[in-house]
Order: sequence, then C-alpha cells, then structure tokens
Amino acid sequence: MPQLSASEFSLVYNAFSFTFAAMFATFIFLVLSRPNVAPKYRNALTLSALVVAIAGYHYLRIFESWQAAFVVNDQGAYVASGKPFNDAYRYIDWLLTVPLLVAELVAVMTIAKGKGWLTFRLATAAALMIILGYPGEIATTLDSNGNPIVDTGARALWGLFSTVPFIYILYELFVGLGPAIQKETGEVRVLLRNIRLLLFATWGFYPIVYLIPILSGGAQMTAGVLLAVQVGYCIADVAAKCGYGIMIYAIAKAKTDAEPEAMKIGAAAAVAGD
Ligand SMILES: *C/C=C(C)/C=C/C=C(C)/C=C/C1=C(C)CCCC1(C)C
Repeated sequence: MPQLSASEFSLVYNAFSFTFAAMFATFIFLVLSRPNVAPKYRNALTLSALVVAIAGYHYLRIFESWQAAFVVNDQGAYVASGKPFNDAYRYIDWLLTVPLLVAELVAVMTIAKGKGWLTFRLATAAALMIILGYPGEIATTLDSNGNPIVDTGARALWGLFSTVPFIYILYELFVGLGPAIQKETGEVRVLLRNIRLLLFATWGFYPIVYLIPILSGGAQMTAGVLLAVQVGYCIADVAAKCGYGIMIYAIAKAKTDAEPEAMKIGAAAAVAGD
C-alpha cells in the first residue's frame, strides 16, 4: 500500500461512504416502488433491489477493510497498517451482481419465447467474464529486487480471456435484442436504447481501469493509481447499479402505463388474495 496524505485517504473513505449510501437509498426506492408497476415487471425490480443490497453489503466490508489497512504515523501520513486492503470483495460482489444485472434487463423486456434460455446464456457469460478476470487482477511477480509487482503478462492474458464473454454479452445486447427493442414504441423504446448505452458505457469502464497497471508499466501501485482505481470503481458501480436500477424502474413504469390492463390483472389478483 502506498503512503497517503490525510486528504487522499479521506477521498477514498468518502467515496466508499457515498457509494454505500447510494446503494442503500436505491434499495429503499426500488422496494417502495414495486407496487407502482404491473405484476409481470415486479421481478425485474426485485432483482434490481437484490443487486444494490448485495453491493451495499460489500461496500460496507470494503469500507471497513480500507479503514483497517492504514494507520496514521507521527507526521500525520496514512501508512500501511500491515492488514491487507481486501479488494476481493469487489470480485465476489461482481460475481453475484453482474449476472443479476443482465437478468433484470431480460425480465423487463417483452420477448415472446426463450426468455429463460437468454437469461441463462447472458448470466453464464457474465459470471465467466468475472471468473476469468480475477486471476489477472491478483497476478503478481517479483522485480529484480525481489519486491512484488504487477505481472503484466498474466494480467493481459486473463484480461483477454475475460473479454471474450464480455464481447458475447455486447453482441447479444446490440444485435440479439435489436428486434425486441424495435418492436417497442415511444418512451419504452427510447428507455431501452438508453439503458443499453448506459450498460455499455459503465461496463466498458471496468476493463479500462483493469488496464491502468499494465499501461503504467507494471510498477507498484502509486497513490495516484490507487485513488483513480478506487474512486473510478465507485462511480462506475453507482451508475451501473443504482442508475441502471432506476432506469429499469422507469422502463417497467412506462410499460405499465402503456398497458393499463396489466395492472388491473394484478389488482384483481391482489384482491382475490392471490
Ligand atoms: C456492478 C458491477 C459491474 C457492472 C461490473 C462489471 C465488470 C466488468 C464488465 C468487468 C470486465 C472485465 C473485462 C472485460 C476484462 C478485464 C477483467 C474485467 C473483469 C475487469
């Protein structure tokens, strides 16, 4: 761990705190908003609420780990405490949330048949992408002085493997789902196109962050790189989980408004105690 100034330490500390608050608030919003959409879209909101709940929990753990990883020295600088900063929480979080994020999107779409199979393919690819990225993320080697440094070769190789399912997901979203989005009209079509772009822009951010240690020559993490990676992932997670979850709600609401009978079926079922 590089040495940090008080303001550098606080920047990451506050970023984790903000991200936890965003996940928590989105969770409450999604749970309270469930009755506003037709029953057939409620699963999408449930999946969305699960994503932010899982991510919120992991942010709490990352937050604790960040606090424990540093101690303040006599000069007021933050130096490594000896306890490792546990970044593996992120990958465990992604392994659970990334398949749920693709499932949310399929759940809110009108696809005549094969929804389950499509969800399975996308969720499997999403999980594979994360599993294949992890060995590269933690790959280290020793420099000529025997100090651990980033193993750029292994990082690049696993990153490449991980990119294969990533490209498959993008292919399904932009080519495979095209006809289903084309069938929608008005606001729903615009929202579906926008959420696809949001997914592309936010998910594309993760492999770029992954590349930073390779591009910086595989040296040890500097304070600048550490801060960029941590704050960068926080911003990406808020957009890819909270922003995305609220857009899923907007799509479900727009679809509900476009087909009022769907809501009535739900109301009748609720009255009947179903
Ligand atoms: C909420 C968390 C999300 C949406 C995480 C998404 C993560 C990715 C899209 C990660 C992709 C990666 C590659 C495509 C190659 C390099 C390794 C990864 C795992 C960073």
